[in-house]
Amino acid sequence: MPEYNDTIVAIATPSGRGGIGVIRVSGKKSKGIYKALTGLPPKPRQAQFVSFKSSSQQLIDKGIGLYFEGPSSYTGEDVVECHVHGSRVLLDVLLEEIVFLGARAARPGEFTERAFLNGKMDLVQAEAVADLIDSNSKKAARSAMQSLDGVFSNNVKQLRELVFNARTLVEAALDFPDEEDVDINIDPAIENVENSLSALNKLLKKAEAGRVLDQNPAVVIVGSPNVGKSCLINYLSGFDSAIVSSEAGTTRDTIREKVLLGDFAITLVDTAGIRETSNEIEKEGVERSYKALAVADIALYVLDHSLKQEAEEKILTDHISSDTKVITVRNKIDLCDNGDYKVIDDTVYVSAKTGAGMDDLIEKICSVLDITDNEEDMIFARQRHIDALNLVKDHLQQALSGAKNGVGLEVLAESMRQALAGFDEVTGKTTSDDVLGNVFSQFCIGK
Ligand SMILES: Nc1nc2c(ncn2[C@@H]2O[C@H](COP(=O)(O)OP(=O)(O)O)[C@@H](O)[C@H]2O)c(=O)[nH]1
Ligand SMILES: [Mg+2]
Repeated sequence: MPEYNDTIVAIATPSGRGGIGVIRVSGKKSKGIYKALTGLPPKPRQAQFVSFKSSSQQLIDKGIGLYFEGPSSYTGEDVVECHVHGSRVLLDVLLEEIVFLGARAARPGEFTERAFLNGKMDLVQAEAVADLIDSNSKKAARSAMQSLDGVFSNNVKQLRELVFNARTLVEAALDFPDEEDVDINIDPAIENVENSLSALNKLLKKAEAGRVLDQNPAVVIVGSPNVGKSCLINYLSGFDSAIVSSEAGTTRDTIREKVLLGDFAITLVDTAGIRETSNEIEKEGVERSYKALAVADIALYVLDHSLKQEAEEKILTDHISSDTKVITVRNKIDLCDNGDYKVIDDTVYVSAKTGAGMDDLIEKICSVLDITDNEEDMIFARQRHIDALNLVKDHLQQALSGAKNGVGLEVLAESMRQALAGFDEVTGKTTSDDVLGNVFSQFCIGK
């Protein structure tokens, strides 16, 4: 277990006013700091109502003191928590006092980094802590919680186990090449690798599906002026964020709103209506529409159905990237004769005024984004995990084709060794300092 000589401290609750504020301390001096602040010896895992006093015996606040003796703590070290009133000034005073008593201010993510380095959690779980804190929808939070609970890590570990067994079979064959009575049949190893590959493909699919959870995909509303784009963002976001007017060219800035579709979050973007204009400000607005469109995950191309408006080929071909999925939204159906307005391929009929067809639109967006209701089909994965697992896949495929083509056992063993290293990179067993630094620097302070 690594040892740290310094004791760290941070305010763990968000800045601003609150019912309570929590300061967390971790390291060897925690116990002494608790005693100096409260005048009492700490009792492990017992809440004590105490007076927190400065070294000049001035009362800072009364509150709850908690002590977790290492290794049974979040970080694995001795940890103290001071729960006081949620005033920033008060918390700063207490923090200064704790620094005076020998702790130093923690870096972002340093508590979790220590938890990771002390073996309390693996890297996937540490990342899940940050993802849980940052999660912006219930779905993302539940998924991050699953990863924190070890679901993703266990999947990776089980896969690693399979590959490890395959490697052992190959290594065993390598160790006894000349002994006649040892069977060097590597078919079982090949079978293991095949099984690993199919399990890995399943895991990668879940991880790919889960990427939308931390991205808030950009759904950009575009179209000519006056088709009802601003009405649409207001309807979907549930409040009047964009000005709606019968005057064409009202919207000039792109307006972004986080919108929850069920338990899932997207970023919905309203843009200026696209048309030729000599007005400089509107021109800039149209430019911004194109920019937003260029990076959209989904474009909602809004047309005025009451005017029988048709899509402009030029917008679709010149300004929408081939990666962007386009949903045609034919709006203002309330002004049209009754018809059978059903989703036809990628066209949805709606009224941003009455709300007709909005459920179809939401359903369509979810299906285009491939958001499944079945949470078991998603893993809150980061790009880092997906890249590493893809590398594992490459090595396994190499091993498989090598084995089938009769390459030497050494080559086979090497491919498998590299595949194993890929798994270890995901869980953090052998991750470089750069990657670790990058992971933990993204945390907030106090976690
Ligand atoms: N009847 C009807 N009017 C709508 C609908 N959507 C928008 N409008 C009206 O169309 C005009 C332009 O709407 P707006 O949202 O500002 O269009 P934008 O220029 O595309 O942003 C406004 O007068 C809206 O009230 C709709 O579904 N039905
Ligand atoms: Mg508008």
